[in-house]
Amino acid sequence: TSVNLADLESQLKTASEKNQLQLIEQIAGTGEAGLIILKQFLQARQNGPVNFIDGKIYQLLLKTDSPGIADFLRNAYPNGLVSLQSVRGIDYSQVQELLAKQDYQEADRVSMQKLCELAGPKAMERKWLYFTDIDKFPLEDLKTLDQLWQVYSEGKFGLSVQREIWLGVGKNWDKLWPKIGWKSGNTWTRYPGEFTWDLTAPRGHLPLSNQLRGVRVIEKLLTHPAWG
Ligand code: UYC
Repeated sequence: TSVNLADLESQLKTASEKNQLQLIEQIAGTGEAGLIILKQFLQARQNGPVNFIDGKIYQLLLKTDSPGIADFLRNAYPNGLVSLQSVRGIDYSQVQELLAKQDYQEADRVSMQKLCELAGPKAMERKWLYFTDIDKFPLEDLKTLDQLWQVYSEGKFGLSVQREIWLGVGKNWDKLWPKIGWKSGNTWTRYPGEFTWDLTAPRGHLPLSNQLRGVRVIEKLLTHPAWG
């Protein structure tokens, strides 16, 4: 009822982020009236920094077929929520579009492609990174990619999330892999079918980096000056 909705709306304003996520889903579940409340809530946050609360609402609003809401999104966020900073003129809009619609598998693939683009023509041709490529990565570009992943994953995914978990296990790779769902016992999780391509995945599960050639690439990514 409308009384309940007003109640949820006022709770949304002061709740912790964790509770906000839950309230947002509840409000969206009430239909058109709820979506308008979420739209206004998002609008009121437009001058603040973008975080995963904005991302959650944006993702829910994107899925609706209300023309008014679709128009609002197109006008207010013509290029998506996250401002796509790149020092090398790399276009991350495809990553943003894929993450906004929760196509995490394709977003993962395109993110790796963009990192190869950032590394230069040789990496683009070979389709994987040398660990030495990563020293030259600009902070802004890695931060943009990390923000995209975080904003559209309730804060679960992204390189800086993986870094935090890795530091939490004392930089021990053998402890990291099972924690982020990349290994179970002695068995590596197989690409692509065995990975979890939605938010039921463990924290830090995405983006992937292939360990076929060793840990040096991910180590460089997780120790990059962008994170500290
Ligand atoms: N794969 O197992 N992976 C590939 C992962 C390993 C292998 C791609 C991640 C272990 C082969 C991505 C894990 C291993 C290919 C990932 C994982 C292995 C491949 C596509 C858990 C064997 C074919 C992009 C750590 C024991 C390609 C790319 C090739 C592909 C990701 C095998 C994203 C996170 C040690 C044979 N795996 N990978 O890099 O290069 O090709 O031959 O990590």
